[in-house]
Amino acid sequence: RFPVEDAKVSWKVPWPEYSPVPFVAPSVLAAERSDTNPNGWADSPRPNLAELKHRLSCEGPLFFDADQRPVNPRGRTGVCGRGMLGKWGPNRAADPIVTRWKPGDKRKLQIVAIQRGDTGVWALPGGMVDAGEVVSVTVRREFAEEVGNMASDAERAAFNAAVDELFAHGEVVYRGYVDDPRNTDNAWMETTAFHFHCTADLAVQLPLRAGDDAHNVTWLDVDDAEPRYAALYASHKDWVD
Ligand code: RP5
Ligand code: MG
Ligand code: MG
Repeated sequence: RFPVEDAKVSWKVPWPEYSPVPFVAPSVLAAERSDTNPNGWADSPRPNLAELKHRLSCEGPLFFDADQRPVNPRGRTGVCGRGMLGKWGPNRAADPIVTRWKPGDKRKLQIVAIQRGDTGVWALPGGMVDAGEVVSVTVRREFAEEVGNMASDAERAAFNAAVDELFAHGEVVYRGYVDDPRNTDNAWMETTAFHFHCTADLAVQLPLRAGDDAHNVTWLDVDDAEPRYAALYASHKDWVD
């Protein structure tokens, strides 16, 4: 990345020398939608204005640079292009915040947290919204993929029954920009974070097993003295707090 100090993040600060590094990950290039790859999850190499007009951002209307690329509403990142993200502009995700009172200590909350396979950092078990999917479906699908990697049909049935009950009552606690390390000047993460509270009885029936892009899963203390919680991925700690 081109180094950007805090005082120069805002686009309102003139900075003629600013020269972000262009980058598109090979995994994104390989997934670009085209006539030969109609089901690709990534946008075409050139931003398509007709398509982008319908891409809603929680941050307000999209603005475009001279190359018709959407501009990151929160400012400069030091990288231009899509980087590791598939879509120009907002890339939508959903995040489940599943809480319970810590067994034996009713004054302490815990959350279901996973260790990300890409960076090794602990995070909420969230993920990207698939094409045509509503976020309330994404949040459950990602939870099941990342922490419900069950070893047997019986275990899977127990997990699904517990999740049916758990996800029946949820509340949106955050909707907007994510301070994700993959963000660029032209592509960024936005999410909807849902809160689901798990009773002690239900927690006993909810088996947790990491899967997909999660390497580990645990009930993690919501406590700044817990290093994995203090260093939670991107802006995840802000929403839990
Ligand atoms: C974060 O990246 C979101 O808050 C969500 O947790 C996650 C989605 O990306 P993947 O986990 O699919 O990489 O910005
Ligand atoms: Mg996932
Ligand atoms: Mg994920």
